[in-house]
Amino acid sequence: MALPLLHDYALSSACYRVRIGLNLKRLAYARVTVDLLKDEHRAAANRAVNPQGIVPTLEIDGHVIGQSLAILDYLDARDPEPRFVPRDAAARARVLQKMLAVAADIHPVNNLRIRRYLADPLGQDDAAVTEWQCHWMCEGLAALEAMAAADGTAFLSGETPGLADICLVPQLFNARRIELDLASYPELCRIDAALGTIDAFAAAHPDRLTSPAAC
Ligand SMILES: N[C@@H](CCC(=O)N[C@@H](CS)C(=O)NCC(=O)O)C(=O)O
Repeated sequence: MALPLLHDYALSSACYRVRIGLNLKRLAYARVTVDLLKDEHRAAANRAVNPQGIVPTLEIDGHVIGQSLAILDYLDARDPEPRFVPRDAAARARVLQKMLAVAADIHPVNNLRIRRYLADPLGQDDAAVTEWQCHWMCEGLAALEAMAAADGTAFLSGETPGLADICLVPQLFNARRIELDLASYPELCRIDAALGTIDAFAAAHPDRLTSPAAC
């Protein structure tokens, strides 16, 4: 049986989520690089697997799946342990609430295509685009910090790492890339540090990728 194939870009946080998920499920996988800086995501080859012209895409079990959260949902349904979301309805809703705070509210407005559009045609300079990113990240992370502090659990998803954690780590990686001061988010930093000691998370870090995708 062929290994799952991830259409991946090392620095993409949506791809980073999928790498963590594959590692947590202990699924070996192959990677093909889609270089966003060379606009390879917009080319016909990537659109053939991902009509949105974005990454990630996972080829697995004869299926071609786009959208990181759809991929993670597939992996969780395919191999239920370790679970990405709890069974209990209330706990599940809380994990999804935190996950969506990142994946639906912080990440989309800071994406490459959004930043490019702010620059051209909207004419914003680099400083303004960075200010945009910092604003939306700070607002979103402050809300997430409040949720984490209120819950006081070992991880963002509860006492074991789950879907909210899978989204948190790449988002904080993004925040550090733009040198955002994370001192106001001590709970998130504590959780992030704990997650960094777990192999499945550590091995998915962009710096750990040894193929040409690491850039
Ligand atoms: N909601 C999508 C977001 C995917 C996405 O936006 N990927 C980014 C990289 S993190 C991308 O391909 N960006 C290309 C662009 O914005 O032009 C998912 O979770 O998979």
